[in-house]
Order: sequence, then structure tokens, then C-alpha cells
Amino acid sequence: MTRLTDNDVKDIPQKLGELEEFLEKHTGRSIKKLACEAVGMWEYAVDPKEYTIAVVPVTTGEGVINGFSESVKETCTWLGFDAFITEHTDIHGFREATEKKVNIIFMADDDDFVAYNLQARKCAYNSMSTAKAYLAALAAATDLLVKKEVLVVGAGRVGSRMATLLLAKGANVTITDIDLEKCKAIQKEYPRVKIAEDVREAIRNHKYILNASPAHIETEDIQEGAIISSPGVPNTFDAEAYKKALIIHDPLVIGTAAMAMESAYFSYLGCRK
Ligand code: PYL
Repeated sequence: MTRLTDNDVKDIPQKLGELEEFLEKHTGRSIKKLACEAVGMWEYAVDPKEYTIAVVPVTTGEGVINGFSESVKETCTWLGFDAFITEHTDIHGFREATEKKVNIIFMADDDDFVAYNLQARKCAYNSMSTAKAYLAALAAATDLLVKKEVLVVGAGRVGSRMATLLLAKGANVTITDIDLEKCKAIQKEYPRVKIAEDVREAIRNHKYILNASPAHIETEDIQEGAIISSPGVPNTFDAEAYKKALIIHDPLVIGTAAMAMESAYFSYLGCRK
């Protein structure tokens, strides 16, 4: 998981409206609607106002990312949840959240980012929710993915999830990564997934791309009219790339929104493990 920087998240709360407009325009969905669609729930199945969310800053490992908790909180508030950042960090923050009887706790360290639903005793995971949400965005922007040739760039945690989700949507999936062994591991489990050994050539050959890689995509490799759904950070697309292609990207909001909606939905389902 590539770590976000303070700079990546600094403007997120102010830019939620812009992202909402962008998604409405290119996918026909609001952030909330896209998040719900991603996790397979009806938009009105849960009323966010009925859920309190605590975001607990985590100082372990590389520590706090300035603006991270604020961005998660503001994303949840945007969706209609009652959200706050705990005064305390780490375990003490977790304790504070449970004492305040919240419904959902968001916490992220360097390896994982989860939304834990205390009633359902179940987590929504950022890598899975992000994969689902960016796939939903691509599907919405392209109409349907059935029989479409879709390239997944990056065979890490998000990329491999995207590949399997795409298969379920009936797409023809090719995966590429500078680490071919990772692609082969995915293909071993899902033989329908094709492997492209040359990353740049694969990008040149595809109109529909899910980019789950931190590596830079060369603008000259992008097809005119391509649709690139890209949670990968850092986002290194230049202005020319944005002219050539529809690039759907934000560093945190779309994945977080899907986590929040899915986590609340666990309560609705009465889900217990
Ligand atoms: C969850 C994001 C999406 C992309 N990269 C992931 C990342 O940056 N993970 C690290 C998150 C650390 C958060 C820090 C804090 O401020 O609480 N512990």
C-alpha cells in the first residue's frame, strides 16, 4: 500500500463538492450513490444520520498523516454520517470511541485501513472497498463492462481484487505489472486473467484501464478517448493526459465512502460472524 502524503490529502475537505460534480458528470452518480453501487447496496437501505462514526488517528509506524483523519471525517460527514475525530490516538482513541458508543470506527496504520462496525463486529477494508468503487466508476463511465477488454495495471492488493471483480462483471481481463510473478500468482488462481508482459504496450492497446499502481503512466501511451479509473497514488497524470482520457482519480474519498456505506450496511444486514 503506497502511503499518502500530507500534500495528497491537504485539500480533500474543500474539494468534496468538486469531486461530487465530476462524478455526477462522468458517471451519473454522486459519491454516495457510487459507493453504494460499489458495495452492492441500495442507496436508501441505510440512513447515515443514524450512525455515529469515530475516526481514530494512529501514530504507530510512520505516524499520523496530517489531514488524513480530517479527510476521512469530512468524507463521512458529506455522506450524511455523524462523524468526529477522537481526542486521543491509538488504543486510547479506540477506547474513547467505544465509550462514546459510536457505531463505526475508522483506523489506519501503514498496512491497513479499516472501518469496524461495532454492532455487526465486522470490518470494511480499504483495499477491497477501493477496488470495488473504482470498478463501479469505470463500469458507470463505460456503460457496461461485459465482454469489454479491460487492463488492470498493478498486481498488488487492489489490482488483484479488481481483476477478480472484473471477471465477475463479465469483462475480458488483462493484468500487467513490472513484477510478473505477481501477475502469474493471480493467473494461477484465475486462469481467465491474461497477462501482458510489456506494461507500456498493454496501456497502448487498451481503452479501458483500472490503474492500481504507483508507477507513472506515460501520456504518449494513453489512447485518445481512453477511460482510466485510477486510485493509484501518487497521481502523476499531466494536463495532456487529462485532455486525452477521462481519468477518474482521488486519493482517498471514493474508497473511504465505499467503506463507510458498506460498514453501515453490515448493521442493516444484521451481520454477525
Ligand atoms: C489508506 C490510504 C490509501 C492509500 N494509501 C493508504 C495510506 O496512506 N495508508 C497509510 C495511512 C496512515 C494513516 C495514519 C493516521 O493519520 O492515522 N496512521
